[in-house]
Amino acid sequence: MLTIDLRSDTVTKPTAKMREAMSKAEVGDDVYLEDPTVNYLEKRAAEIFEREAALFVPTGSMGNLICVKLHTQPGQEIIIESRGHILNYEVSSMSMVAGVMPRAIPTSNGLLEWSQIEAAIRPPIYYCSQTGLICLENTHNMAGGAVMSKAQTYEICLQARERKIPIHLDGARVFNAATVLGESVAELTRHFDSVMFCLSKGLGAPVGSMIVGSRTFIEQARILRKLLGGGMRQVGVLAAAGLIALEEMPSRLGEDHANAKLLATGLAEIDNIKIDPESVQSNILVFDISKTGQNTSQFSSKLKEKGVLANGINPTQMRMVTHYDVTKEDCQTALKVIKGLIVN
Ligand code: TLP
Repeated sequence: MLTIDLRSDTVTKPTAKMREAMSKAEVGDDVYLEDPTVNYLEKRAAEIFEREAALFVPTGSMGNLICVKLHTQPGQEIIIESRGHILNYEVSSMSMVAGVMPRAIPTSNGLLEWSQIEAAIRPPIYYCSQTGLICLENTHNMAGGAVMSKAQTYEICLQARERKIPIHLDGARVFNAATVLGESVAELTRHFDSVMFCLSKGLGAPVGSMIVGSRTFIEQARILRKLLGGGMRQVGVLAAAGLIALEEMPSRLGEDHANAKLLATGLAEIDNIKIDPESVQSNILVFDISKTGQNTSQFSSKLKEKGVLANGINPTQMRMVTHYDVTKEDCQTALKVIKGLIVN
């Protein structure tokens, strides 16, 4: 039975080369800092992002949480776009573990502007919770993979620095953003105090994310990773796949973006589906199906019967994500399936 899995780029399976590297990886106890493959992955991530240091973490969620906790004091607020991953899909860890509150700002396209952030910074009044951190997300997952430009990013980072408010990037898909913009990830993320990026999404590693930042920040992050139960042992087997993800996979992300555009263009031609293909820049598309008379769970179930997997993000909007396990032909087939469902 045909399966085209467009639920997420997290579903990618390790490539043959990754599996081979995993089987041959040199390992040691990473809690003793003795895993040579992890040490090398951390060194390479720091070099690629032009930062002092990097830390391998099991998940993007843990990476974000470590950064949020390190930058803030309990009782503070973090400014974040309303649909941000840290706010909506990380089990409220910012509140449970870091003790901070979100100051959520809604936007039409997922991309915060400095004027909106500035207006949300709390005044220095003793009974007001204070702004402890600004979090951006690039690409922005739930805003259809929207990409924030370098100019907009720099403006926000430099203004934040002037206000002495730290700024963190949830860069789970920052390599996708850099591909769209034709920038290096180092250039695009230069002015953030910390960056988390995922090896396990479009880059295809089975597990793993990284935090990059200053040496002192990463030393503190290592302590917090242990506190959260994320001190791993012979984890070079995973870092070996991560190294291939980091070195070899970014250059192919453009294919995923082209496939997402193809899907979006095809969807826009189907009656009762609403999407602006122009807005699809990276590997994620979000489209509205409210006019089809079905909700997203009904729509997902029907798609699944035909071998196409995709999830709703709310009752009216579906999300599809392209990745290296989905070909151009798969996208064309998925479009035919969707057309069939809408017509019948
Ligand atoms: N995103 C997942 C789901 O949790 C929604 C997905 O399928 O896209 N930041 C961003 C922007 C993310 O999209 C994700 C995962 C994370 C952080 C968390 O990464 P993990 O899953 O490794 O904890």
